[in-house]
Amino acid sequence: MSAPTLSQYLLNKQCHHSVITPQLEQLIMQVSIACKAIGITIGKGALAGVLGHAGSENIQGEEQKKLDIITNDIMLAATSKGGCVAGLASEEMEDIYPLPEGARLGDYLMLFDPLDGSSNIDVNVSVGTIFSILHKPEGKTDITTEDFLQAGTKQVCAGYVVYGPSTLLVLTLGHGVDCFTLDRELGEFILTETGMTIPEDTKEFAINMSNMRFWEQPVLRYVEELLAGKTHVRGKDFNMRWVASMVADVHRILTRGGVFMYPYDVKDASKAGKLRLMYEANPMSFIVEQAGGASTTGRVRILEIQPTGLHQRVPVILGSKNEVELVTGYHS
Ligand code: AHM
Ligand code: MG
Repeated sequence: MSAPTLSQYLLNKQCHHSVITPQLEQLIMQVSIACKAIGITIGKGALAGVLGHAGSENIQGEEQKKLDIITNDIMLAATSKGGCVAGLASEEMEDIYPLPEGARLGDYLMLFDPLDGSSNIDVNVSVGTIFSILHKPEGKTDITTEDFLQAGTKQVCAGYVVYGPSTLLVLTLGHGVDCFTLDRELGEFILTETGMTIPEDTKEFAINMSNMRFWEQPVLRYVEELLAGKTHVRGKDFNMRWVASMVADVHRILTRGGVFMYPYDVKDASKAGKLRLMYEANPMSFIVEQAGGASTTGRVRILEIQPTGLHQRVPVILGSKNEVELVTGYHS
């Protein structure tokens, strides 16, 4: 075996980048083990009786799937007692998660979406896990929600796992983006791509068109120009893809370019967008920027937003730089 395993890769990185402490390395390994367990659980599907609704709602009033709860528990079990985190927060929990009695306080805070795109689970389409790792404020022992409300630029690590035809882990530690493929026989994530780069230009976009009548003028104008294609101002035809699993849509963009939008809309005035800043938009924006792409709300760079709540929603426009800049420009 010539390509390094995740653990070999992290050890090697520790030698070259002081940002990777032994605790951070351990935490990433704990997350990767949780994701292997999540992949196995998802893979059993109906055989394990895990499909369908749990009969409960999360804090955002969204119906929880059984697997939303199961995968959240897997991630908590893998990371809360490992001595690397001082606190955890998730899409599936209203408040931050208190560490179990006796657990050693680590140096990091982690936010995650254990099963992103879970509406796709019952139809057997790719889903994912997203995570964002921050430093615990120096000297702090009594962790509160406010400690988590750090701008995305403060992330020390972000990643996602996509459970598709193969299981992939995509990771950034602030020095580019690398991709690992799960070798199912070995049970190890193996480095399969380094320095992932998003092409600056693209002929592909991703948006849920059914929300069109609720969009603001700048996004409407942009998408209308894409649809008009070759004969209009853009002078080229565009293709459209929408998996409705952010992890799968972002992974496609990391692989072959594209622009992903879940923009501001007026469908529900109480929500500034659909996607959540802390465990969806921020980690994905960190990854996309590290791969040479861009990410904004249409008005501001996502990574610079000062968060106001754990479950805060933001509009998201990310991917190929020139397209993100064009549509962001239409907002000004
Ligand atoms: P979830 O975290 O509850 O699964 O919701 C987030 C998902 C994203 O993965 C995806 O981009 C979006 O919701 C799809 O939304 P829609 O069903 O409106 O197209
Ligand atoms: Mg999600």
